[in-house]
Amino acid sequence: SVEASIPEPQRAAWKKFATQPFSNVEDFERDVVRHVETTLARSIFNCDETAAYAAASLAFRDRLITEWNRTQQRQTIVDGKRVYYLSLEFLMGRALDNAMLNVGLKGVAKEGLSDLGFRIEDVIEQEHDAALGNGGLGRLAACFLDSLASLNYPAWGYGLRYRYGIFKQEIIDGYQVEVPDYWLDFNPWEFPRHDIVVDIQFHGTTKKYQDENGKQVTVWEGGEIVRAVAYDVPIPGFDTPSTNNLRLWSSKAASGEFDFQKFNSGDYESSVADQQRAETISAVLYPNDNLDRGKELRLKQQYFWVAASLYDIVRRFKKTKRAWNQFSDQVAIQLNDTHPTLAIVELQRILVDLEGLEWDEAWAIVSKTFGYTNHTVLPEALEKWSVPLFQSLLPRHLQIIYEINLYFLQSVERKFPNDRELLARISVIEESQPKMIRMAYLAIVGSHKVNGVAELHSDLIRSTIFKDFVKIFGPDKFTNVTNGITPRRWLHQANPRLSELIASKTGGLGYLKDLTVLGEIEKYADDKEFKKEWQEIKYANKVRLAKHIKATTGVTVNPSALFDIQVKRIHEYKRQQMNIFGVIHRYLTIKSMTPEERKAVAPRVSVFGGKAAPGYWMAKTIIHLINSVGKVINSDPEIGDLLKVIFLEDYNVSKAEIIIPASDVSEHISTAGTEASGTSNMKFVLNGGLIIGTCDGANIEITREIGENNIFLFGNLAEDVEDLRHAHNYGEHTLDPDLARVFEAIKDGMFGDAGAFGALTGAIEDHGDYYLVSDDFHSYVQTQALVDEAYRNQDEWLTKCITSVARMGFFSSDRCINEYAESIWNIEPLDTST
Ligand code: T68
Repeated sequence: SVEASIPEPQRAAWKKFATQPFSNVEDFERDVVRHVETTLARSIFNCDETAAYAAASLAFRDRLITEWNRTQQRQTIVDGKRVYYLSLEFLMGRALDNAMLNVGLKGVAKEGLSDLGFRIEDVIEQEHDAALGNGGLGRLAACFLDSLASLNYPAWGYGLRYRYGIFKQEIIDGYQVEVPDYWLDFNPWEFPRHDIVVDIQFHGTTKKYQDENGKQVTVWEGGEIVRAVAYDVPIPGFDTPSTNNLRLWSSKAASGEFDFQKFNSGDYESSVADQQRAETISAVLYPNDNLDRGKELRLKQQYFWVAASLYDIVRRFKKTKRAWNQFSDQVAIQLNDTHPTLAIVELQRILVDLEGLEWDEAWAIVSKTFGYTNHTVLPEALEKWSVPLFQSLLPRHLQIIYEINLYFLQSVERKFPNDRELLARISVIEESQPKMIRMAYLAIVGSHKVNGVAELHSDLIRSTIFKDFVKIFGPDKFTNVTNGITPRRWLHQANPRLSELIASKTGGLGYLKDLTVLGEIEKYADDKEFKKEWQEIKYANKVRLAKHIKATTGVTVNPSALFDIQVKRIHEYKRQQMNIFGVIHRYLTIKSMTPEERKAVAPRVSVFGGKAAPGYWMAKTIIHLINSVGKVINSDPEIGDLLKVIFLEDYNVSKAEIIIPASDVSEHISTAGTEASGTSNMKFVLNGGLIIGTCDGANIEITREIGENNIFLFGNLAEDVEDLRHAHNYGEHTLDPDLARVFEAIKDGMFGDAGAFGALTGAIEDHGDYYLVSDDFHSYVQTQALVDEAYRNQDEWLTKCITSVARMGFFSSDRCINEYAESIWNIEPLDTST
């Protein structure tokens, strides 16, 4: 047991004074007041909401850390296999609300805060989002941490502690402006571990020599050292004592504050500069999603994080005094995209260069340890690093990569003799100028499983970008694990009233631990009373969003109108441009109607939100167009409530929690075959919104689960994309006539200076329409008309919504994590009863 780890003579004293976390209102209040007075050194007589947030968080943190300690002890005692989730992004959002709900003490906190003079909602809102991610990939990692802890898996997350998370977006005159997100001013959710440091080497040279036994050894020496310091973030599970660890590394100069030699020799400025250079590594999150830019500092981040994490993992393994060949029985490492692929090379280096294993013995261990998750097929997003850059930054790793590749190519050559083209296609080294390292290929070669994130996506990687590797390794190495989302945050926390209604019909909150229990509400899909409550909740959520819209944009929207929402990173493949063209089409249609005809129009609010990568000019132009269109339509007196266009600034996790529960329809309209999965599609449906979408990513599985009568699918299929693109490139496509009308309006200057949008229309009219907007436009507009029609019949609409929610059980990240655990990691949950 956990207790037995304390030596008998001291056990009594430790037990007597062990921290007793609060579990009632009085103890909570005592902890809050104590933190205000001592930890925060504030007078209780001028405690504002910020201080109340800080103190409440510290009170919950104390609770979490007690359970965190126990969880870690339990893991050590059980001494079984652990899983390590390596991700450059963890898009956690706010922690306090989540902690309160997961430990089941939000009610206690609400009452306690109220006694102390605060509304819990106001206190929760003081927290700055932890925004260490771009979009879906980072948020997926956060959902996974929640599920891993909730299911009692012995799991760690490893990431980087960026000083600046994803930038804050401001909209000024319709344009996106980026503002730095300095979020660490006060962060009660992290514990600096100044005793857990790892020195990381860069540059330098390699030397080969023979040791006393005549064995060839390679040493890597010289260069630059940067120190990694661990910061731990406790991750509470829902309704379980399990509290896992997210370890984030922060960089600093290895020689302490600054180089004293330089300082003493009078070179003070350069000693400070060294310090700053070291800190730069973990300074900023790269703000690109689905794009690889090949920047040196990014590669430095990757190695810094991977090397520190592996040092930590290997150290923990060595403490168990096991033989190396048991490593993969104790350790599973999951690579979240190719960003941590260097971990494969680093583990091989540790085993061969530092631990003295034979190459083959080491490689057998390495390739049993890793699993690789692919999140994209977009060519511009597949990571490649230039060989000269690698040679300078990580000379020893480059040698190891060449050696891995050599053995790999030799094995393929044996299996498929005389196929030089095959070898060129699959080589980890692309023979370009300069040569490039293909990180996805390296990840495949060094992992025992490769997975895509939705069925269509997994099929596509097997049949297109990784086709040759399926032939080489066989089909079993490639698998699918369809993404999921945590219902704790995305239903219970974001939509408390809906959660309560569901709980009242399914026997409590148990459905949050087994989401298939949602099936039980399907019997109310035609229940008058239930539907009425459902409708009231949706309306209240829309009122809440309408207030947010009013407060942030000044525009008044009618909560009775159909709320049509597209919130996600702005990207041409996600086709926000098609959505806004559709809005313009709707506007032109209404304008051409008689007042009498307008009476039959279904009022709509089109809501957009999302960030564009700062260097992605086309995406920024889309934002500009949306705002320009909104400005015209929202102030057109002929239109009134019939149509409003809103761009919500700075879309992030905490805003998603307000936006998603308020949708009637949301848009997931990527060109077929481009969106690997999508996860907000799942969140919207789980909150009782319907979706309009293409046959892409997880939309397909959502349709399978909820039924095709409950989703608005449109557009061309992935299998047709190639031919359609071909038609564009060979002048065999004519622009859709409705779209042509929209383009004319833009070019006539209806939405301001037409020149500003020339690139957007040009990409479609003149440059091949790579994302097939013109091909899908007609079908899109028609399907939007079906949405209007369906919405008119509120009774049937509600039945669709309730039925859909009832059938969403599959999309819990718990199901997803259980699949990883069983088919990739081979780990079991821990028994928490001891
Ligand atoms: C997303 N990818 C997929 N990438 O686009 C989405 N890329 O379909 C999927 O649901 C989600 O991953 C989870 O699987 C991303 O979000 C990035 O953010 C990213 C970041 C850095 C570099 C490349």
